[in-house]
Amino acid sequence: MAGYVIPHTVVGAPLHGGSVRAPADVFNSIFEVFLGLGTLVGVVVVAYTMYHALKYRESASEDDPYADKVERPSMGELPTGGSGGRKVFYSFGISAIIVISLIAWTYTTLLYVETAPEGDNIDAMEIDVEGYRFGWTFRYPNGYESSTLRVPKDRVVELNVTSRDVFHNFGIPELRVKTDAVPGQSTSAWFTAPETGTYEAKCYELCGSGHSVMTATVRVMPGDEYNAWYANTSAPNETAMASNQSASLAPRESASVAPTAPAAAPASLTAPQEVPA
Ligand SMILES: [Cu+2]
Repeated sequence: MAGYVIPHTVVGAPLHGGSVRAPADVFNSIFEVFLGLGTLVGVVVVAYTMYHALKYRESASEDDPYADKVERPSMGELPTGGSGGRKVFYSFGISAIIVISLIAWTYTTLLYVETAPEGDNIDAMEIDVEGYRFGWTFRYPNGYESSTLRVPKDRVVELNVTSRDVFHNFGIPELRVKTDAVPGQSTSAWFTAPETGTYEAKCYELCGSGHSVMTATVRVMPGDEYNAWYANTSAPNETAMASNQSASLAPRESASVAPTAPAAAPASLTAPQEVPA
């Protein structure tokens, strides 16, 4: 799926300052379209039903204006006759057109969320996420580890999520990001945060008695503030790292994950250490 490019005409222009449309916006627009269409169809169907129920209601009085004009069905009677398939078309044809269009549009839109955007102008940062009973560890490209996830605003953040023990599921509801954390496997998810602030990450897979407290703080910081903070971080003690970390979480050798301001890059970033297997 690498290199999937969905034109912006399909998924809409970014709603925020960043050059990449946030997955949260994509999910929100899908929700709004479904809510709008569902409401419209609901109003039309209920109004049509109410109108006819009232218009053709049985009247107790003698002066029923429709007495001679309509033949009301009796309870349990099935409709007879037809009008050249018009009703069938209205009932099934229009529904099918709406449903198939929605499926096609939703599928195309979700492809955009599926794979993190790539390109020369996209300065993505990769963070490894490891779940355990009961908490989360975030590991940055320079090896720094923390139980708080700090990310810069308006930048593509790619998460590689795994678990140390049992099945977990990492999610930040406000940023519309959620993915499985499976021991021995790495799943990926991405997001951009268009607003600075503090959010909460939670576990979405019942994993034991501490599941409900398996949360982590997510701080979205202005880009320059983030770079200044990141420049002061470094990998934990090398020996400790080698002894208690799995090889799958070794810092990635990637120049593309360096912070935007080269001056702020710590020396350790330029030469990531491979953890011995
Ligand atoms: Cu969990």
